[in-house]
Amino acid sequence: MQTQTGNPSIHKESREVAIDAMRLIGELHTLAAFTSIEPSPEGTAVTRVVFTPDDLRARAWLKRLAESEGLLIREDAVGNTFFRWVGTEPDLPAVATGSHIDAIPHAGMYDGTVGVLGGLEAIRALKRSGARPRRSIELVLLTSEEPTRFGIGCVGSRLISGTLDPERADALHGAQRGSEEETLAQVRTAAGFTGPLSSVRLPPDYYHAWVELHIEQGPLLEREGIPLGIVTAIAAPAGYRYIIEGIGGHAGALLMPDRRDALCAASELILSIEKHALATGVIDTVATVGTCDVYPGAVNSVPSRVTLQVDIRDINPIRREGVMQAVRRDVEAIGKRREVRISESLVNADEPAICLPHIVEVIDEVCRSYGITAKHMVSRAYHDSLFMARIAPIAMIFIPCRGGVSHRPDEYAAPANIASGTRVLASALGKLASE
Ligand code: HGY
Ligand code: MN
Ligand code: MN
Repeated sequence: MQTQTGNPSIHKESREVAIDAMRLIGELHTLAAFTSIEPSPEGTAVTRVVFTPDDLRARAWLKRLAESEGLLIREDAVGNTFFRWVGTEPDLPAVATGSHIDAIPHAGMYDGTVGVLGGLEAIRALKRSGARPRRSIELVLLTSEEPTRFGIGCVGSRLISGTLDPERADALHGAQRGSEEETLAQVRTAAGFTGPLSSVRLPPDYYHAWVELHIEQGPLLEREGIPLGIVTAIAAPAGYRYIIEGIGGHAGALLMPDRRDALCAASELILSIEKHALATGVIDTVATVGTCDVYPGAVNSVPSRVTLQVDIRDINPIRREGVMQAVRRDVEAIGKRREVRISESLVNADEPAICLPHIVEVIDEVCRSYGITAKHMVSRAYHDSLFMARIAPIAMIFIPCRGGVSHRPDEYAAPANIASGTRVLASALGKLASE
């Protein structure tokens, strides 16, 4: 289609786009400063739990940035925030990008934030290039991607995609020690996000395409010296909570035969999870026990109750379930032998996501046009894209992170990789928005 310049209602595909890397890296550091902990010797440690004052200040700062770009801003009832650059045909399903800015305790400064600020810079770069996209391009800040505060990840994108019941969501209790009384309903309302969570859901044809930019959070790209990954599938996470109840008491007076030590039983359960994850012999099966709450938690008191949270993932949900079946057989044996009660509750068990080959191809084409080598790969970390895949065709762009390190203060992504990932994102969004 011939396009004329000058007439804003006629769309114009972007040519090469240029990223303002200095500005983008500066903004990442500004965002990193919205944190509740002091800078640490290991690097720029960030803790930014959803709906805390740091998170709300970061959101307000981001909104000001987006306002200055003339983007339309909408916030939904759980705080998902949408920044839209309206296209020449605004009624067409938009093209979207986005990620999260919440960070687990003592994390790094790039997880999620590269996708949000990279997405904003991608839109700015397209605007600077003179592009006039047919389809609107929307940046989305998704609420509570990390499970830190409410025990389950991707709350915002689950609600958008209808994979989390709104009532169950509002009733989610605080998962951090001492926060058990609070609920999502209370916390989001106090943060100014009101309205029914049922209004968060978006219809299946709402977006034409969704592309998320994210650090790899693994070692492969750096190890192979490849500057960019194109995700073809996202592993399926599952979360389980185990409560082990025994008989505790005085660490001196309670004789060993009379003890039903909950922590010793929990230790066997933890090793069983590791054993059966390894036993699949497949690199895609991963599992860990990330939290272990010991009650009463006194050095001279035999633990009477332990609460464990299990995180298990696989690209193949059937194989993942096979691991859990084997663990359950061990749970039964441990409970009998140690005369403790072990109960399991499901937190989540999600399906994997497959990226749309056409979007992968668009990103491939952009990489070829920029002479960037790209590697097709699986994402073992979950992302909001796992749930956005329920309502839109998706793909993800990965950039290397040093040593594959993430969720740690020494998480690091090189400015050159951040800029090139953002540039590829911008051009891919521009192409998809002209379809
Ligand atoms: O745990 C994850 O995969 C994500 O980083 N929240
Ligand atoms: Mn994370
Ligand atoms: Mn993330």
